[in-house]
Amino acid sequence: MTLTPTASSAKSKAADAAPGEQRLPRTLLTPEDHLEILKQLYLARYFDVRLIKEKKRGRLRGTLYSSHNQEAVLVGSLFGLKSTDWISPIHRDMPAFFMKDLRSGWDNPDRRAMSIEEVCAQVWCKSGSPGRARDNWSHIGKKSAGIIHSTSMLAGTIPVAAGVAYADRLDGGDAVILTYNGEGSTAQGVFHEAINFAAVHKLPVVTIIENNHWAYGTPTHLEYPLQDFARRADGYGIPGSIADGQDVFDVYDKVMEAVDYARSGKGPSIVECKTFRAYGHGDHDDDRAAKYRPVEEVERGRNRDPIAVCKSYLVEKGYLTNAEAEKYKAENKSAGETTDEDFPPEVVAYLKRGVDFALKSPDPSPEEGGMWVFREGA
Ligand SMILES: Cc1ncc(C[n+]2csc(CCOP(=O)(O)OP(=O)(O)O)c2C)c(N)n1
Ligand SMILES: [Mg+2]
Repeated sequence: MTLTPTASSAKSKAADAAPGEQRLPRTLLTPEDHLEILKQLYLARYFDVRLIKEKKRGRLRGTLYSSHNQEAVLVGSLFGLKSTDWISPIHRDMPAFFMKDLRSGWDNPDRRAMSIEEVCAQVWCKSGSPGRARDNWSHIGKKSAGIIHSTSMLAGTIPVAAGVAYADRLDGGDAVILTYNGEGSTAQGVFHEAINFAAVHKLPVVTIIENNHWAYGTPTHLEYPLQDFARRADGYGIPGSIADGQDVFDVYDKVMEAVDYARSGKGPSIVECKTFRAYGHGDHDDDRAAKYRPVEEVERGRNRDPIAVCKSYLVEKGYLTNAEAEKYKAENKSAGETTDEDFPPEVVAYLKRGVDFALKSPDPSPEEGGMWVFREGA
């Protein structure tokens, strides 16, 4: 597969819509956009499998919260944002930090996101990384990139997102703020307070619920009495939609509808993306998860791989030939089963840049340990 449009597809012209797709946001995407989305799915997956392998070899510290099999939620929701929009990722959204605004060019120096180098330095606990080795995961953010700092307190960033939206509106901006939350975190009091505030003030906040059916070891039927977490929206009089979280184009459609609604001043909404967590809550939970989750459920969940779903759609649309779709086979494999040959070379090269930077960066000096903790001279 060359990740460029097949000869038959017209360059830079919006895709031909099938009858049922007439008014969907995806109909404005070009064939190149469709292939770019597939490439981004590979990038998110490659980041995850590489980190899983590094962790298993004892080269990374801390806990790893895999986004394996949940990549379509990130790629589909980020793809339609403007550079000036904001996001607030959580523990399972690590690729979002460097994939925001990726559509403006992987090597665009003005891209409003964190760089792959910054994120890798963070994961490898290096000096100069945003967290400076206090933590090697998602407790980072960057105001200039439009990324709200992630915290450990589940749902704790939604009030911050509402505040950012409020401030931006007062400044005359048109930014939309996308917040990511696991379905478990929707039971937090702060989730309700923040969404209520956003609804009252009609703030442009889109809350994505990544429903992977487990909150640590708690299944959804013990988290919420209804099946669809999108129904949370009913309590605030705001729209709540449901996306197939394994289908990147369905996520794109539902999130873009919510983003357009928010940007036009109508207010917040919720998009529930139904997906499946491939591994344990974190890597420390992998062995336990294998016991508390029924084998059939895990197989069913893992078998609907977002890369495979995306490829079949692209083949159906005529943007990818069957032979091209067969070339890089990252789908339906565990991290350990994949090799670099399962990914497009440009994806492998992109992450290598980040990893090489991290490995070359020095470890933090012991003096940095007290930085931002104790006041100088106190
Ligand atoms: C307020 C709060 N309570 C509990 C925790 C501990 N905790 C961290 S992640 C997690 C499960 C989250 O589940 P979910 O929101 O569904 O996200 P997922 O991990 O499935 O992506 C829990 C209980 C926490 N970080 N914050
Ligand atoms: Mg969950």
